[in-house]
Amino acid sequence: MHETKNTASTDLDTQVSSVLEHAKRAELILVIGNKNYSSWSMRAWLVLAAFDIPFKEIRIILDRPDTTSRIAEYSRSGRVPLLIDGDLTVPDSLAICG
Ligand SMILES: N[C@@H](CCC(=O)N[C@@H](CS)C(=O)NCC(=O)O)C(=O)O
Repeated sequence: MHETKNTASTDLDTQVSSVLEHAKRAELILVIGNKNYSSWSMRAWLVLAAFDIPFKEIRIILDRPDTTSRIAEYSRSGRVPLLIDGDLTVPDSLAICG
């Protein structure tokens, strides 16, 4: 009987491990709206929490007079969530999860 090695999955495991290791060492900041209004914010928050990735959370309450100006302090797109990793910013929930 032949034994086949699934190299594609091994490579993927290695890449995922390496991304997770980086994320756990990085001092990540996640800027989000309130989770009950913003499922996009919740999505990013859940992924970081589920993978035990440490991060500082900055929560901006949505639908307040100062919401737009508070978001603009961090986000050029004017949207949350936004992940900050040093000089890198990731301004979209799916991109953060990826
Ligand atoms: N496609 C974006 C959508 C982000 C988005 O539209 N976020 C809303 C909150 S759910 C927002 O920032 N709104 C700005 C505001 O309420 O002033 C993502 O998935 O991150």
